[in-house]
Amino acid sequence: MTELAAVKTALKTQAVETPSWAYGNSGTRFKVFAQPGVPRNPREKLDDAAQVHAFTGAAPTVALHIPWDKVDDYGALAKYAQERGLKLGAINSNTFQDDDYRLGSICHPDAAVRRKAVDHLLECVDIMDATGSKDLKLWFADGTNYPGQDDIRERQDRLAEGLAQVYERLGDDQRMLLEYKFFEPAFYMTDVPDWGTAYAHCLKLGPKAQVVVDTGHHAPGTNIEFIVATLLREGKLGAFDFNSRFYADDDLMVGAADPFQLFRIMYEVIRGGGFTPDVAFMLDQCHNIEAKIPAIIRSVMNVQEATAKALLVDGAALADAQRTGDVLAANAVIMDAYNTDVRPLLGEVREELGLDADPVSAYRRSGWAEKIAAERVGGQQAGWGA
Ligand code: AOS
Ligand code: ZN
Ligand code: ZN
Repeated sequence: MTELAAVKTALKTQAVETPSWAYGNSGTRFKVFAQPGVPRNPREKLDDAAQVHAFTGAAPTVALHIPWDKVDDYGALAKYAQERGLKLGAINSNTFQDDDYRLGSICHPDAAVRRKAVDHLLECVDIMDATGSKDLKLWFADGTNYPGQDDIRERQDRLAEGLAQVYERLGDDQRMLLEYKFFEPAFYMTDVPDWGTAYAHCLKLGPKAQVVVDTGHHAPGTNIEFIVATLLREGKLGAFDFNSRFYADDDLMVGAADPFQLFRIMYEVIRGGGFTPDVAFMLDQCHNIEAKIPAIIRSVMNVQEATAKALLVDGAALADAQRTGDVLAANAVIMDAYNTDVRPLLGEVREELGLDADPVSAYRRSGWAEKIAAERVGGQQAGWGA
């Protein structure tokens, strides 16, 4: 098989999971700008997600968020998704919006609040059983705003105790994906602030506990691809929450702020053997001012472009240059791949899949945006930040 044929074959296997909350209205603490046609319930979110998959051919699963996507019958919702060529993906817990969680959830000093948080996580595993989801995604907003507010060590003990109870509940083919974030909404200390803390807890819990790397969750200048390479080497990279940032956890379209960083991340994924279904490529984004569905389509395309470039790295030439210490030749191998325009290649891949070479233009011509704006009047669901 030629190199390009192998690259095309690999690209046809790639799947990017879209988040239900990206389809809903969202904003910052300053304002949520409602958009016409936005979904009013989880089924309409799946209708929109089906459009992303129909035009990209690379977004077959949708992450749910509980309670934002709470329904009476999760089995029926899974069937609804299946009828649209989709599968329900990761179940995202929410221990950050109840008033009880003001001082934390699973790390809270009050055992009754910790119990409530763990019960919510166990409910999410029940939902996984109903939807057939394999992944429970855990992001804790837990932390403190002032030195002395609570004891750092005791909060780690509470976290470990709560996670162990949930880990015990997981089925043989289910995973717990623990996400870290260096700040926000806590401003002095976050209980899972970095990859090391997430890794340490996952190591203690066992093989079904893995780390989520959210690309917006690092201090500026962090070498994220180093974290990716290290977690892969330790067998503890479970998923990405892909997005883009200029300053903090901006949740912008992945690849829009720093496509070179996304390429370097994808290179380390491929180099480390992580280009497999064991590493979930999820989006975790909010489209506060731009049209949501085309923004999600563009995000999927950005992940595909970074992946295509990373697949084009000449591994043999790179290894030679590295072995001989030829710095400029080694860097040139990386830059040659990054500077390759892979849009024609991806256009061919899409056409070979029976899709339009340009998913965004094809979506714009489809009339879906006009259709949902006319039909979905009133009752729009609040999403992230609303
Ligand atoms: C919050 O900043 C985190 O990125 C979460 O991963 C994400 O927003 C959450 O999973 C949605 O509930
Ligand atoms: Zn995230
Ligand atoms: Zn985030």
